[in-house]
Amino acid sequence: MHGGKALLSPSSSADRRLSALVRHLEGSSSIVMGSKDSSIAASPTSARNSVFEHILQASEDPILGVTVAYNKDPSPVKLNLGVGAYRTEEGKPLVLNVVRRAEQMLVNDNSRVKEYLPIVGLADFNKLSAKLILGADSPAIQENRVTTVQCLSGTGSLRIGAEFLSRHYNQHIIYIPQPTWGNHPKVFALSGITVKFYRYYDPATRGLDFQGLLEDLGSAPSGAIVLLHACAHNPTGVDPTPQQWEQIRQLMRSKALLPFFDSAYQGFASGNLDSDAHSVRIFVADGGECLVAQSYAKNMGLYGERVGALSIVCRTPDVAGRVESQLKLVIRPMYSNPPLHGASIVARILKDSNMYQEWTVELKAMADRIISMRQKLFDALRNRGTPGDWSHIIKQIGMFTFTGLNRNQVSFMTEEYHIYMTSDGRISMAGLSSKTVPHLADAIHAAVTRLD
Ligand code: PLA
Repeated sequence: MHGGKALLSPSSSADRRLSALVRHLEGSSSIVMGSKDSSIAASPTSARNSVFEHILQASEDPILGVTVAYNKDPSPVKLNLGVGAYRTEEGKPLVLNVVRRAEQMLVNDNSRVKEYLPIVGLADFNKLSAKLILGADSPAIQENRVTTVQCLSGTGSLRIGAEFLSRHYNQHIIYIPQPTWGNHPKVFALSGITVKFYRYYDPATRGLDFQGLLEDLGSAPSGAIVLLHACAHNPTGVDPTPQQWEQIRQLMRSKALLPFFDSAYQGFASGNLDSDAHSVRIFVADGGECLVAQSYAKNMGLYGERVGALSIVCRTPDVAGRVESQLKLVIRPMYSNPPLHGASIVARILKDSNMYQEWTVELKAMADRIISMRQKLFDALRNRGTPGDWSHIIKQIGMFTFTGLNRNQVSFMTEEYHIYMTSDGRISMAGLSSKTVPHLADAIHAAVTRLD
C-alpha cells in the first residue's frame, strides 16, 4: 500500500507541484517564473548573454524583507518590529543563560564528536520534544505510537510533514486560517497540496470569527488536512478559548479532518509550557491521529540554530514505525540528516531537571516582558488620546499585535518614523522596549490622525 504511492514518477510529481504552485501564486508577485519564450532566450553558446538572462527579479519576503529594508536605513532612531525576534530592554538579541550553560557543557565534553546524526536526528532530542508538547504522561507516547523526527526548526518540520502527506495521505487539500503566517501557503503549495482558507479573524471585532471557522471547517471535504496554530496565533494574537478548542476538536473528529498543529510559540502565549500545549493535548487525548511541528527558535531563543521537530501521532505502534520509515525517505534526499549542535543544546536542557527549571524561569521572563510592553503601548496611546479602541493590544497574546493599521499607515510610519513592520499592520511586541514605546506611540498617533 505504501510502496505504490511512495514512488511517484518524477514528472507527475513535478507537474503536480508546479501546477499547485501556479494556482496558488496566481496574481502574486512574490515568485515570478519565466514564460516559455523567455526561458529559452539565452543560449549556452552565446558569448554575451547569460543563460540566466531571462530571470526576473523576485520581490523580497514579506517578513524577512522587512529586516533587509531596516538594515539599509542609516537613521539612529530606526526600529525593527517586523520579524518576531525577542529583544531585551536594551534592544539587544538575547541568548538565554541556560543555553549558554548548555553550550559550555557541550564544549567542555571531550567525548563529544562530530559524526553524522541518524536521518531522523538525535534520539534524546526527539523523545524529549514529544514529551514537551504532548505531556510527560501522554498515553500516545507510553503506547509507542508517536514518531518524532528532528527537523530544521518550525519551517523544516512543516515542510517535512507536508512532503510526507503529499506522498502518503489520500487528501491533498489543506485548510489554513485566514490570515496566517505568510510562509504557510507556500510550504504546502510547494509540497503539492492545494491550499484553502478557513475564516479565522474578524477585523470588526478584532477577535475570532468562530462562527465562520465552524462553517468553513464544517463544509470542508472529509479527510482534509487542517492547519491549527497551537497557541499565540500569528499574526492575529487571537486564540480560541478552551471551550472553543473543544468544539473545534469535536467538529474535526466528526468529519475525520486531519489536524496539523504548528507550535512555534509554546511558552510565549501564557508563559507556561503546559497551558500553551493544551490545544494539541486535547486532540491527542481522544486517541486520534495528528501531526505537530515544533520550533525552538522563539522559546529557547535558538533562531539561527534551526532546531525543531515533527511528531506524527498514529493509532498504533506498527503504523508509527512504518510512518517513520517513510519520513526517512523524505529527509534523506533533501538534506540527509539534521545538524547536531542545536538539538544537543535542547536535549541537555530538557533532560536535566535543574536546567529545565531555569529555562522555564527565563521563558516566563520573556513572556512577561512582552506582556508589559502591551500595557505600556496601550497606556501610551491612551495618554496621547489616539482615536480608536486600542484594547486589542492588551487582549491579544504572543509575540505580535495585529494593530489594524493599514498599508498606507504602515508606509507612513516607516518613511517618517523609521519604524519597520509587516505591511498587514503586524508589530512584533518582542522587539519593543520601554525606551522605544513613546516613539512607536507617536508614530501610530500621527498615522491614524493624518491618514485613513
Ligand atoms: N510557524 C509560525 C506560526 C511562525 O510564526 C514561524 C516564524 C514559524 C513557523 C517558523 O519558525 P522557524 O522556522 O524559525 O522555527 N515566524 C517568524 C519568523 C517569527 C519568520 O517569518 O520566519 C515571523 O516573524 O513571523
